[in-house]
Amino acid sequence: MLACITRKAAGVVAIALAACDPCAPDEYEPNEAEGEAAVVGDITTDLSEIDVNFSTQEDVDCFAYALPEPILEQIPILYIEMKGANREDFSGSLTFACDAGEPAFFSCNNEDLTDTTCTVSGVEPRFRVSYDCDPDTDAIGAASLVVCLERPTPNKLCVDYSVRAYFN
Ligand SMILES: [Ca+2]
Ligand SMILES: [Ca+2]
Repeated sequence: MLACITRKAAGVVAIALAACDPCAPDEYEPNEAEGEAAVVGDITTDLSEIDVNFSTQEDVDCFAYALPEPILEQIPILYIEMKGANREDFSGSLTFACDAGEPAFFSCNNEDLTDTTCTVSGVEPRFRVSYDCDPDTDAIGAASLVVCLERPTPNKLCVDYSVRAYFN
């Protein structure tokens, strides 16, 4: 079987063979930076799943989610899971903001953080987030977040992946 020779691997030009053709950009492009993140809707207790791809080796995909006030009696836990990408590593960053004011606390992947950004890397990583934007009542307040994903060491020209987001 012929191997793909890619720009990063060869350092010169891309030689795309049949199995290694670039794929068409996903429907959320362009979304290369936090400021141009694609708006992908709300995170609720219903699973939100989007099917996307890294259409080039350099592709960066940023997605913006709204977090409406959850109707729960305790602090919820929010998951954002990256699946697929043919087992290639992801590199991801998450930036969180309360709609009003600063969070009373923000925790990501079991670390309490004073700033509201968090990073992950690895094969099929996930963010596990909890927060409280409304410390004075039982409510937790509305918020939003942006996730940016890329491949630090891409092997293939393009790969499909999905992003799943939900409150548990
Ligand atoms: Ca993409
Ligand atoms: Ca992109």
